This record gives sequence, structure tokens and C-alpha cells, in this order.
Amino acid sequence: MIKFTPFIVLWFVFLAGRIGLGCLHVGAYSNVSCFENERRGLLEFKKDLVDKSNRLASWTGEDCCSWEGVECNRSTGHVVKLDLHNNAVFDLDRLIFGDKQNYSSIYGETCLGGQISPSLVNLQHLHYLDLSSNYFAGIRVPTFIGSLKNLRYLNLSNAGFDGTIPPQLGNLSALEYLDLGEKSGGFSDEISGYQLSTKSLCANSFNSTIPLWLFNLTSLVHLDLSFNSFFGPVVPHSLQHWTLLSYLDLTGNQFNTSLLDPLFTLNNLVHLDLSDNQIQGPLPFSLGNLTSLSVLHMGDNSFEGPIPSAIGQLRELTELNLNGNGFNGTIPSSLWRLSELKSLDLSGNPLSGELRDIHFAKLAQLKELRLSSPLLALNVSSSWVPPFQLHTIEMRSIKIGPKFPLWLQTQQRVENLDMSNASISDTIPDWFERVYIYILHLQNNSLQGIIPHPDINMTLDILQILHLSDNHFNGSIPDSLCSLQMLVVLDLSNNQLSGRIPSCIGKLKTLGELHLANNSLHGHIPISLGHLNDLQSLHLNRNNFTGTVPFSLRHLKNLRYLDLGNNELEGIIPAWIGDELSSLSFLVLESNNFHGDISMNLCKLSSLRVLNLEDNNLTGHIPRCFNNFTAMTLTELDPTVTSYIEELSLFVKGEMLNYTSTNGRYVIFMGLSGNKLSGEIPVELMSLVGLQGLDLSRNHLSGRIPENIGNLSQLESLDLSKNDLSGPIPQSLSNLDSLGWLNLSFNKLTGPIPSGRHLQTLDDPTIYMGNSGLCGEPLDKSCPDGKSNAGESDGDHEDGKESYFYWFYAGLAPGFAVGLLGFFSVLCFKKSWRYAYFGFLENLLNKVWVEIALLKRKFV
Ligand SMILES: *[C@@H]1O[C@H](CO)[C@@H](O)[C@H](O)[C@H]1NC(C)=O
Ligand SMILES: *[C@@H]1O[C@H](CO)[C@@H](O)[C@H](O)[C@H]1NC(C)=O
Ligand SMILES: *[C@@H]1O[C@H](CO)[C@@H](O)[C@H](O)[C@H]1NC(C)=O
Ligand SMILES: *[C@@H]1O[C@H](CO)[C@@H](O)[C@H](O)[C@H]1NC(C)=O
Ligand SMILES: *[C@@H]1O[C@H](CO)[C@@H](O)[C@H](O)[C@H]1NC(C)=O
Ligand SMILES: *[C@@H]1O[C@H](CO)[C@@H](O)[C@H](O)[C@H]1NC(C)=O
Ligand SMILES: *[C@@H]1O[C@H](CO)[C@@H](O)[C@H](O)[C@H]1NC(C)=O
Ligand SMILES: *[C@@H]1O[C@H](CO)[C@@H](O)[C@H](O)[C@H]1NC(C)=O
Ligand SMILES: *[C@@H]1O[C@H](CO)[C@@H](O)[C@H](O)[C@H]1NC(C)=O
Ligand SMILES: *[C@@H]1O[C@H](CO)[C@@H](O)[C@H](O)[C@H]1NC(C)=O
Ligand SMILES: CC(=O)N[C@H]1CO[C@H](CO)[C@@H](O)[C@@H]1O
Repeated sequence: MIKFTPFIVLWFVFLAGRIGLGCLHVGAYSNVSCFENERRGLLEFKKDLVDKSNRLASWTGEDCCSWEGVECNRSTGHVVKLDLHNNAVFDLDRLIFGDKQNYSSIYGETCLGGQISPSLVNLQHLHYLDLSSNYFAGIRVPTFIGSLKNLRYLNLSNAGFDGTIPPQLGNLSALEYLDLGEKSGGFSDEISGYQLSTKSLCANSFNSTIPLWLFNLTSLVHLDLSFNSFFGPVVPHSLQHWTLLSYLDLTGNQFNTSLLDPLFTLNNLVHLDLSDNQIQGPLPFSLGNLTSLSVLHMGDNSFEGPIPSAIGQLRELTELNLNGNGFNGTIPSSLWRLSELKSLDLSGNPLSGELRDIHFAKLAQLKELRLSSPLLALNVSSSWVPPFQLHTIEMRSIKIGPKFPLWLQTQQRVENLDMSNASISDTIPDWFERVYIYILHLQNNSLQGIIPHPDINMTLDILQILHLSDNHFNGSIPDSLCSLQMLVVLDLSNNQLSGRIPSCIGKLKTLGELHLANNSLHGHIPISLGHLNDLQSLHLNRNNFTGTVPFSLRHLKNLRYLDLGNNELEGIIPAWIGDELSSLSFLVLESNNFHGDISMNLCKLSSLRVLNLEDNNLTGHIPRCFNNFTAMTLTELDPTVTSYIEELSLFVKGEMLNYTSTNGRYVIFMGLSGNKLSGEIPVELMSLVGLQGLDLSRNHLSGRIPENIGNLSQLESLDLSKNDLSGPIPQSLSNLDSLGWLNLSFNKLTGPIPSGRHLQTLDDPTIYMGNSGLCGEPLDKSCPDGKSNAGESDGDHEDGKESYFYWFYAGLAPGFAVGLLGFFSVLCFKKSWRYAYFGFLENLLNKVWVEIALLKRKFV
């Protein structure tokens, strides 16, 4: 959910809260001196903690009631509250734009860790215990907490506990608030993706069914078990003890059955969150019993069938989120009577039907509307004046066009508008240039005419994402875009734009992504691009740019993705790319007129994962130092935030899909084909064991194929064709189990074709044609001396074939899907990927950038 303004608000609330708390502490309790055994208990407890930032410095002296985080009852003098949650400011700016390697320490510094001493049991009057957002490195929740009988509030969220929850907690019969989850850590929910995203900050990971004793806690009002690994049925058959429960959050676990009826008897529930589990089947009608419900989140499960009409009985509902399920059929008319709704998210369900003016008539409170389904159409009259004022309108992949929706004129403060893939084939009307929008997605329509000139009076300060790709815009890029001083993402790719890039583009100081690929732009790459210090992604491919790569681009220290492919650029590949652009992980210069040797300086790009220099006029040898591309030696994605952010921005525009389908499908890829490279294939390349694709074809490479080519175990595609390679095909090639594409044709290779294991599935003779010295299967020519193909017989032929077809013809690019899954699981990120992960990633990244942009504006 994109909600950046709340984030800002939270930020201030948070700051204000801290200040407020500090004031209280100083004055109010100064005359309370504490009980000696409680004081000792606290000191023992402190002794076993690791407190790097010395948060507990005040824990000295007699009066423990004045210690940081400790609170006593003013009349009894007993310690009643211990609040040690970590509320470090999470420095996003530093994370995104600066010191990424060390960022975890920013938060980590103020984490308490170590052991939790049993001396805490001295605090028998404790009713409030909060140890959240610290990091206790995978220890169990201490059993003695169960003897703190007066506890009413227990918050152990996001503190790195794992295993099972001790049943002793079942003795806490006064417990009203129990949080063992993830979401209510020190940060707002809005950035919890980042919170989740390093090893050291992983959530708790309790992995069991919900323990039965938990259902005996009769005082429970608030229960949060989010983002753990609980599995099994959600609840047992009876929940008779939980009569007071009003808040239940089970997000991000692995609950897997639809035993929801018992849950739906909890008629005091106000907040129910079951998102991101594996719950299947229809949503029971008994849902209608939860008449107090205000918030219902059931997104990212596997519900199917219709949305039950009983939903209309939840008259108090303000947030309804059913996204990413299999709900089908039409939206029940009862839903449109939920007049308190502020947020409605039905996106990612195969819902069908036509939505008309009348449906929305009662939704006057609505602020956020999210719908996406190719079977849904919005068919409102041209004079429709909606009863609501939305701040978020996400109507992706819904038929809205062909006309541009006039009712948008009535919406005065839209923060996020997404009408991508909405069958709009119209020009953008003049009035739209005055609509107030932070984030605008109109990609994948058939919009025509020129790119709108923003009304700088209205949008100057606010527009942050402008995504107009995959339309029919023509004309040139208007200079007025350069006045959008908050712009973070500009995507105009896949249109019919012509002319030059305006030289004023260097004014867009906050730009993080610039996508102009696949237009008809020409002229030189403007020197002023070098002023865009925050730029991470620059895609100018598939245009008609000429001249050399401007020297000014060496200032783009944050650049990760640089694609200048398929232009008319010339000159040598600048050495400064290697010297200065040290963040590059993606460098594509294919199909230009670059000439000369490949600079050894490129070897400094240790983060490089995609290097594509194909179809230029490069000469000389392949540098031996290419083994310095350490990112290409990884067979698993690096589980750090760096790669997380990187992946995010790589995938953020769906650009990867394009690279996946045309320029090479691979997340780790090297392409040097179609040049005039000579000399041998350096044996050093064989240490790049993460390579998924290697294309050295159409050069003048000579010598032998390195013997240990079988080391490249991740290779899915290998093309060495049309060179002057000689000698035998190394037997180790047959070890490449992932290989689905191989081409060795038109060389001077000799001897028998190796067989065995995987290679037998590559039985197309054209793989080997044009090598007169080769013999054996699958060629017609058998080897002399009756020598059969070398190599062992192959037992797992079938397996090989299966996995090849599975990965190779799967709808998504293999490396991509695997990589993505990998990085989700590695990062304890349990969000299911099956549905709309693009949208999710995109939102997350956009959100972060927008937040930063906003923060910068507020604080700088
Ligand atoms: C502390 O002072 C307040 C008044 O300032 C008084 O009401 C309270 O009883 C005192 N508590 C103790 C434990 O002396
Ligand atoms: C302090 O303790 C007394 C006696 O147990 C109790 O009545 C009172 O509610 C407590 N005050 C607070 C603020 O907990
Ligand atoms: C739960 O986690 C513990 C270690 O934390 C592990 O030993 C145990 O096998 C896990 N149980 C399940 C069911 O995954
Ligand atoms: C729950 O409480 C019932 C009595 O109400 C008791 O019989 C049962 O053993 C308790 N279950 C657990 C798991 O503590
Ligand atoms: C819950 O709903 C079902 C079906 O709508 C109904 O039969 C049942 O009586 C309801 N139970 C309660 C406790 O309201
Ligand atoms: C909804 O999906 C179910 C299968 O999950 C199917 O049987 C049913 O016909 C679908 N209903 C509609 C209206 O498409
Ligand atoms: C912008 O505002 C100025 C005065 O604030 C006004 O003169 C000008 O006409 C406005 N421009 C547009 C395009 O509305
Ligand atoms: C590039 O320019 C040439 C003429 O100079 C033109 O034929 C070609 O279509 C242009 N290519 C693109 C992608 O615009
Ligand atoms: C290899 O990379 C390191 C940094 O990772 C760099 O210092 C070194 O110069 C590189 N070697 C070559 C030959 O470029
Ligand atoms: C490649 O370079 C040679 C000279 O080395 C030159 O003759 C030729 O025109 C160049 N080819 C292209 C396509 O630029
Ligand atoms: C998935 C996707 O975005 N594909 C686009 C890639 O780019 C080509 C043009 O080069 C478009 O036609 C595709 O739609």
C-alpha cells in the first residue's frame, strides 16, 4: 500500500513522542525510590545484556524508578513497566543513497542483545514489558516470563526470538496485549520491508501451530503473531475464551486451511488481518457475524469463489483488503453499501463485471481504491461526479477507456494515480495538466499526442513518478519537464518520441531512474546528465543517439544500471566507466560502433552482473582480469540490502522482462559476441561460476575451449559459434546440467562430441555444424576406430530434460524467477510472489524514493 504521507506523519508523531516521553521521566517520578530486590533484578538483567550504544547508561544508583525505560507505580513504588524497545531512527537516506554497506549498524547500534536474565522475575509487579525491535539472536523466549503473573502487556515483536513459544506464557492470565509479531517494531509499517531485509534484523521465527494454551488466555484483547512461521489450521474448533479479543494479526505466516468459522465467532473483533498466508477455499458466509469489524485484511491468500454477500453486514468496515486471491464472479452489490469504507482493495482477483456510477454512490468516505482485473470494466457516465475524494486510485488492467476519464477532474488531491493498461486511447486533455498528483502511472495504454506539459504552478513541487511508457506519444520531450524538481522516476520508454533529450535535464536533481528506451531520439547524450547525482538507472537504449559517451557521466557514482545499447554511439569504451562508476551492476553497450580494446579498467566493476558489449567493433583480447567480476562468481544472490535494493530497481520498471526476452534472459550474463576479439578464451573466465549466459560468438577467438568450462555450473546458455576455436570439446561440458542452449558451430573443433548426462538432450546437430573435425552423435559422422562418444552413460537423462523444459519454457525467465525467489527467501521476506510482485516491488521502491524525496524536502 502506498501511503507515504502517513509515513511522514508517523515520523513526526514518533519524534514528538520521544520528546514528550523524555519530559515525563525527568519530573514526575523523582521522589520514588525503588525496592532493593527489584533494583538488583534489573542490574542482573542489565549485566547479561549486550548494549553497544549504552542505552542503559542511566541504570546506576539507588533510584531504579528513574532509570531509562523503567517506570514505577507512584503509590506502591514497585516497578510496573519496563519499556526497552529500540526506537532508533532508521536512516533511509543513508540506506538508499549513501553508505549502504554499513547501514545495518545504524539500526543495529541501538539494538539490545545477549541473554535475558531470569533475575527479571524479581519484578513481580510488572504489568508492562516491551523488548521489541531488539535482536536476541535466535534465542528462545525465556520461560520465566510466564511467572510474571501481573503482566498485561507483553511485546516481544521483531526481536529475533525463535523456536516455540514457551507454554508457561499460558499462565499469564491477565495478559491483554501480546505481540510476538513483526509489524509493530520501531518503524512505521510503511518501511517494514526494509526492516525485514537484513539477516540481523529478521523477525522472530516461531515455527509451530498456534499453541493451544494461547487460546486459554481469557483476557486477551490484542494478539499479534505476524510474520512468523506458524502453520496449520488457523484456530481450533472453539474460541470460547477469546471473547474480549478485538485485534488479531496473523499476517505473513503459513496458515493453510480455511477453518475460519470459529474465528468468525469472535464478534468483538475490530481488526482482523490474515494476509499473506496460504488459506484456501471459499470465504465462509459466517464472516457476516463480525459486525464490529473495522479492518479486514485477507490479501495474498488462495481464497476462491465469490466474495460472499455477507460482507455487506460488516457495516463498520473502514478497510477491506482482499487483494491477490482467486475471488471471481461479480462484486456483490452488498459491498457497495459499506458506506464507512475508506480503503477498498480488491486488486489481483479475477473479478468480473461492469462498475457504474451507482455502485460508488454510497462510498463518500473512500480515500483509496484499488482494483485490477482484465475482466472488470469501469463504465461511468461522462458527467459522473463521484461522491468521494480519493488520494489513491489504482485501477490497473481494468477497461476504462477508450476515452480519458473525465471524472478525474473532480478529484482534488490525488497522491497516487495508476491507470496503466486501462485501454485508454485518447490524448491527454489540457485540464489534466493541472491535476494534483504525486505519482502517475499511465503506461501501457494507447495515449497519443505530445507528452503533457505540466502546469508548473500545480505540479512543480509534487510530481515524483511519471510513468508514460508503452503508449503512442510522439513529438519531443518538453523542456517543461525539467521544472519538475521532485521527479524521481521518469519513464517515457516505448513511445514514438523524437528529437533530442532537452539539455535542461540536468536540473532534475532528484532523478533516480531515467527510462527513454525504444524511442526515436537522436543527437548527443546531453552532458548535463552528469549532474544527476542520485541517478541509479539510465536506459537510453534503442534510440539513435550518436557521438561518444559524455565524460560527465563519470559523476554518476550511484549508477547501477546503464543501458546505451542499440544506438549509434562511437569511440572507445571509456576507461572511466571502470574507474568511476563503481556501483554498476548492469552495463549494456551492445549494438553501437564502439571500437578499440576492452579496457582493463572495467575489471574494477566488482558488482557487475550483466556485461553486454555485443555487436560493436571491439578488438584485442578478452581481459584476463574479468575474473575480478566477483558478483558473477555468486551462485546465490547476496542476502544483503544492497542486493535487495539493486534487485528492486532492476525489476522496478519491468525492464528486466525486456532484457529477459531479447537482450539475454540472464541475471548474470556476459555477452561479447559480434566483435573482432582475438586470442584465447581466458581460463580466468571459468571462475565466474555464477554466469547463466555466456556469448562469445562471432569473434576471432582461437585456441582451445578451456578444459574446466564445466565449472560454470549455472550456465543456461553458451554460444561460442563462429570463432576459430580448435582442439577437442572438453568433456566437462557435459556436466552443465542447466544448459538449455548450446552453440559451438563454425569453429575448428576436432574429435568426438562428448556425451553423457545433460549433453544428450542437446541433440541438435546444428550445434556442432561447421566443424569438419568433429565426430559422433548427434552428427552423422561416426568417429574412427569405432570410438564411441567419450563419457559415461547417463542415468539422469529424464530429470535433465524435465528441468530444462520446466525452466526454459516457463513463462518467466528462469534466472529471473529463481533469483527473485531466492532473494525473497533469503531475506525472510515472506510475501508471496505469485501475485503481482512487480506491482509490489515497484510500489515499495517508489514509496521509498518518494519518502526520501519528501524527507529531503522537509529536512534539508
Ligand atoms: C511522590 O510524590 C508525590 C507528590 O509529588 C506523592 O503523591 C507520592 O505519594 C510520592 N510517592 C512516594 C513513594 O513517596
Ligand atoms: C498503583 O498501585 C495501586 C495499588 O496496587 C493501584 O491501585 C494503582 O492503580 C496503581 N497505579 C498505576 C498507575 O498502575
Ligand atoms: C523450528 O525451528 C527449530 C530451530 O529454530 C528447528 O530445530 C525445528 O526443526 C523447526 N521446526 C519446524 C517444524 O520447522
Ligand atoms: C485450557 O483451559 C482448560 C480449562 O478451561 C484446561 O482444561 C486446559 O488444559 C487448558 N489448556 C491448555 C493447553 O492449557
Ligand atoms: C454466524 O453466522 C452463521 C451464518 O451466517 C449463523 O448461522 C450463525 O448463527 C452466526 N453465529 C453467531 C454467533 O452469530
Ligand atoms: C469461479 O472459480 C471457480 C473455480 O475456482 C469456478 O468453478 C467458477 O465457475 C468461477 N465462477 C465464475 C463466476 O467465474
Ligand atoms: C501560474 O501562476 C501565475 C501567478 O501565480 C499566473 O500568472 C500564471 O498564469 C499561472 N500559469 C498558468 C499556466 O496557469
Ligand atoms: C535512426 O535513424 C535512421 C536514419 O538516420 C533511421 O532510418 C532509423 O529508423 C532511426 N532509428 C530509430 C530507432 O529511430
Ligand atoms: C580487481 O578489483 C579490485 C577491487 O575489487 C581492484 O582494486 C583491482 O584493481 C582490480 N583488478 C584489476 C586488474 O582491475
Ligand atoms: C570497424 O573498424 C574498422 C577499422 O578497424 C573499420 O574499417 C570499420 O568500418 C568499423 N566497422 C564499423 C561497423 O564501425
Ligand atoms: C514485457 C515488456 O515490457 N516488453 C516490451 C519490451 O520492449 C519491446 C520493444 O522493444 C516491447 O514491444 C515489449 O512490449
